[in-house]
Amino acid sequence: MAYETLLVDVRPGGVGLITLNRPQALNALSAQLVRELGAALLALEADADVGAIVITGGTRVFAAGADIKDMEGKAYVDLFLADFPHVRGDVWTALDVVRKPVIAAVAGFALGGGCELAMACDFILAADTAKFGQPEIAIGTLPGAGGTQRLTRLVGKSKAMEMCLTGRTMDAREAERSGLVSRVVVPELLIEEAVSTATKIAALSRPVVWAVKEAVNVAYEGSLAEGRRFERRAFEATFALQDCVEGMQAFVDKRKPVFRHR
Ligand code: CO8
Repeated sequence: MAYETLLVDVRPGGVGLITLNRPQALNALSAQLVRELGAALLALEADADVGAIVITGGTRVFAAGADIKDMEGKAYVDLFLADFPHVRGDVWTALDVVRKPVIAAVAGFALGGGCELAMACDFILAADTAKFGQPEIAIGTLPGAGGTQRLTRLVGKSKAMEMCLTGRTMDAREAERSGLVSRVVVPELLIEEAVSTATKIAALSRPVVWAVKEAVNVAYEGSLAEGRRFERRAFEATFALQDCVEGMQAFVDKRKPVFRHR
């Protein structure tokens, strides 16, 4: 499928690489981009050769938020009837159903909807140029795609409250210290590092990878008791997989495992 606002590439090793491509608007999330990103994610989810996905804006900017020029002039009733920003098949609904791990590779600004997009991915790798923020308050609104909820869970109430109330940005080092990003790398290595991390994941047993993603998301969204119960059942279930038998046998034999389901 041809996209106007994205570049999509399937890399050797089973990695789907999606690059947001509206440099003239700092990759602002226009309605078209949000729809195309949803379609691209679902296409990579359906591609049996792909085991993990990377979303990036390239080495200069991730995304400067929802496209303010798209939203300007819209009335409450327009947004309410459309259930904006959740439109069926768009990136927000796609990220809820994609079972393959999705890594955000962030350089430069990840603001507003851009920060929300990064946080909606499974984890964030950042270049040291990354700047995260929820500046919606400065234009008279608030985050609408999960920003107040995910940021609070990821960095705690105090930082989330300050960021959403003042619109201040957090640089890459503060984001790493606060648990918003998993690692910081130099900008030139960002995409390479994200693709190589995704390649490692894509080489593992797919059903086990999906179970891990599901279990961590239960921890993120639910109670500890519910999460521990879920994890125990998922752990037991892996013993029904040939990949689990192979993984343990390979350890005992002191060789690399050959996973069947990848
Ligand atoms: N929307 C539309 N266009 C944008 C946006 C944006 N969010 N951000 C930048 N642009 C455009 C600018 O208008 C400019 O275009 P032009 O050259 O035609 O004037 C071009 O990108 C370059 O931008 P600047 O000249 O402003 O570049 P600077 O380097 O001077 O500044 C900033 C960079 C600081 C990032 C600045 O552009 C800025 O403040 N942008 C807006 C950031 C913002 O407020 N983001 C939050 C938007 S609201 C939001 O995200 C709500 C989320 C709701 C749910 C998600 C739905 C998808």
